[in-house]
Amino acid sequence: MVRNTATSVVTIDRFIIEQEREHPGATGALSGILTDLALAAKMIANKVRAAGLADVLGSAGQENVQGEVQQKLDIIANETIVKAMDHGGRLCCMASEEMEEIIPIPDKFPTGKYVLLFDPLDGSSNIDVNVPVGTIFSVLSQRSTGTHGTLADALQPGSTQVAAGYVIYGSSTMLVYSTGTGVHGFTLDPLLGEFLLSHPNIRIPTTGRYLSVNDSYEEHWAEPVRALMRRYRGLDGKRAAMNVRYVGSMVADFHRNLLGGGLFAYPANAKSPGGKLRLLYECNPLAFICEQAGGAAIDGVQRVLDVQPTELHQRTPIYLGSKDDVAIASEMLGAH
Ligand code: P6P
Repeated sequence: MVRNTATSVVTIDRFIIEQEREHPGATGALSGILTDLALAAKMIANKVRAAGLADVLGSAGQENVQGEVQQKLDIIANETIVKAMDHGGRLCCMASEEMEEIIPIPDKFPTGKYVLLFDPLDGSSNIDVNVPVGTIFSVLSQRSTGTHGTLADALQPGSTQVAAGYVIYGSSTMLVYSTGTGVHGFTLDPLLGEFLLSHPNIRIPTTGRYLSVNDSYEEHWAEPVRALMRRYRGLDGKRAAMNVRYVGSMVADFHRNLLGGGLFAYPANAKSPGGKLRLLYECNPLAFICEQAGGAAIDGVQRVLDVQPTELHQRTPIYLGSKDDVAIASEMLGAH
């Protein structure tokens, strides 16, 4: 007798289509965006994997809109995403951490009803020391009525996102995304060149072991933040001590806490009174993923996803992770 030993291999394309079928009114446009992003992720993964060999290490010398010296891979990743996404006819505009203004869809291409915001290579300062880096993306629906999107279309609260996700270029390449019905993780099989479903329905533990914060800023934090970090470290006797794990790459730190439970914090400090991390294409997408997995995210005052953006590259403080650990931050920082 021949036993059927085939496992049910679910590629990301199959999973996206099956999810689309659960939404009768779906046109397939969002599915197309996700499929194209998966292709872009594979292309960036190839470049990141080869970074140690090709002459792409080290900064390109140019400065991006953030005034940060751009690593060559930043530029490559940005161009890879723009070129993978600009012709599909599903987007009315894009915006990237690496570009000051909204990215219009070229007139030669059709436009669609979605907006894509992204950080093409977050944590890129870690590239030349082989620390995991990531791509973060956020998808919004167009609100304006023209064929081409506007800045206002990008400046929507994170609660209006229709999809969000990230790619982590680590010991393996994983793509994790949500369209509002749970969080699903796919691992790239380098031999097949396919993202395969490896982490269906990810749920973040309600409390966690890991605290991810750069405490070299401790002297620049407000006192309530210092007290909160003492609580997380078990120093005030009101919570078991958390292990500090901080890579300095938001996607890597968040991914570990998503799977194992914990809290990532980048508080405001005297040097960065508005925080360091970007609201639209770093904090909102990861907050969306976190909430979809049963976690929470606040900026110290309110839910991150409720913040009404006013600028494309605005920053925000963030406390992101296990629900009970974020609740401690809410209580101690007086968030509403
Ligand atoms: P710091 C990387 O530059 C980044 O944007 C995030 O990925 C990371 O969480 C944070 O900045 C690290 O900042 O000040 O601790 O080096």
